[in-house]
Amino acid sequence: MRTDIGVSAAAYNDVQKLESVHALPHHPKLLALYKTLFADEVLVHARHIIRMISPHPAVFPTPPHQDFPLIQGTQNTWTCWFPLGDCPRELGSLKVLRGSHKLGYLPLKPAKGAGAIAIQTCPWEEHEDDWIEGDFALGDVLTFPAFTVHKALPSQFPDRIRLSFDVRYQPLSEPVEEKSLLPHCGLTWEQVYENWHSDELQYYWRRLPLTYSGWNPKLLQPERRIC
Ligand SMILES: O=C(O)CCC(=O)C(=O)O
Ligand SMILES: [Fe+2]
Repeated sequence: MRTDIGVSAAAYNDVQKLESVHALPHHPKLLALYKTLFADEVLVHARHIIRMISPHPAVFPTPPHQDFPLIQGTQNTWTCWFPLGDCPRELGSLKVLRGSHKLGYLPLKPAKGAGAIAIQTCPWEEHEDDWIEGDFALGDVLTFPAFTVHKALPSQFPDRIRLSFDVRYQPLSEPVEEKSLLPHCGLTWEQVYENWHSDELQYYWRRLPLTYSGWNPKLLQPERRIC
């Protein structure tokens, strides 16, 4: 069981090999959204995370975190989170901390749940409680920039799986960190592509004029308590 994705590695790899999983993030409506937002051509990160969050006791709701230390590259990378199917908040949808995109990088502490990091917050910090949450219907997406603090609600259902995607988009002219172009599983791209019918989306980023930024491990290091 991989607690960050909710199922076994074997089940996860099967899902990662689906052509439809890798085609959906290139939907014209999503590309048009980010093209408008960035006023630039769009780079879709190739690394999509598919969550199959089960009510298994070893699976913890995703703790409050910023994506920037986990993804790096340009600070103008946006996350697009969407459930596959209706996802009322009782099924453990994602919520965001109002205004947190303006806070910049926040110090971390280790945590249980996806990403294994949480931001440190102090009890007297006013913004800590101002969360925005909602019920998602099929087709809804939640999108936010790299410093937005977000976390998952706990699932209230003992027998349902919350199925969702985390996809990332950035302006094409800004640097990308190379892991964003690797599969999010133990497979190589060759293995992911094994049963695909079309090669149109295979290695699509290799045909793009990309610039790269390095990985800074310090961004993921927990800091001593700030309060
Ligand atoms: O779906 C989750 O529980 C976590 C999603 C997330 O952190 C993200 O999309 O960046
Ligand atoms: Fe995240």
